[in-house]
Amino acid sequence: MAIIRESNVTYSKWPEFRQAINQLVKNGTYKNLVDIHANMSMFPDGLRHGVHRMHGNMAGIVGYRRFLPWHRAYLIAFERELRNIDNTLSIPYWDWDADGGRLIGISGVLGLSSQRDIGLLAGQPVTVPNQRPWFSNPATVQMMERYTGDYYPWSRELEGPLHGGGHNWVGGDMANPMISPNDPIFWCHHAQIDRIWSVWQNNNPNEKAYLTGAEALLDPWDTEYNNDNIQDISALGQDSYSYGPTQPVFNPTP
Ligand SMILES: [Cu+2]
Repeated sequence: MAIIRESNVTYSKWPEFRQAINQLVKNGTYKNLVDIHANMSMFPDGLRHGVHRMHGNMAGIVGYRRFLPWHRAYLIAFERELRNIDNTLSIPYWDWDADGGRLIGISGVLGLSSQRDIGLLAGQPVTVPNQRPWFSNPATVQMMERYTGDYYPWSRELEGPLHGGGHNWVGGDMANPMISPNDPIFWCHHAQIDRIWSVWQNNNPNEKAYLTGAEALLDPWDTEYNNDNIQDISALGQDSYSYGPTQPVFNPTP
């Protein structure tokens, strides 16, 4: 069955998704997946870069380049576990601007995380110091999708305000790169990032991360995935998937 990743706003399998998360938490699979992300070690400069070098803010240029392909493989690893339990499941993507911060479907799904410290809904003004406003808007997302040009500055931009902004807006474990996947919204957030990448890829068919040698291997799945063969989401065999349409933008009543 073809895998379609739907908007969280229209996803019809939330109860089953929730149950699958519970099961993965109970049998230890969920923790094993989180541990892959948390697999950091100390480098000679005293900083923690992460063994897998999949974030720019920790691993520099290589990290910025690996960010998207590495997380694509990571999402697939998680989606496989979901589908081992129920093969009608897929990862709903967090349709930021249609959701507007309501966390439709996922508000009560915490996985290994104990709490969130979420910011304001879209359209809500900051009234108290340190309140975090909603992080996304349709114009920025559209600009990212339509941008044509080099992969590197574009990916770097995506990793920053939108990706990082979402992590921080959710708060709790999501704001801690060591354990952010404890919170299942991690997968939905990254599926949205991955969806934006796939739209951008259609607009930039000849552009991809310039990675060679070991840098191009997406460990620990490097016997299956590398920077080349993970580019086309429709050509991943059993793991192939596509994205369902985004939904109308949430307009909060003032
Ligand atoms: Cu992330």
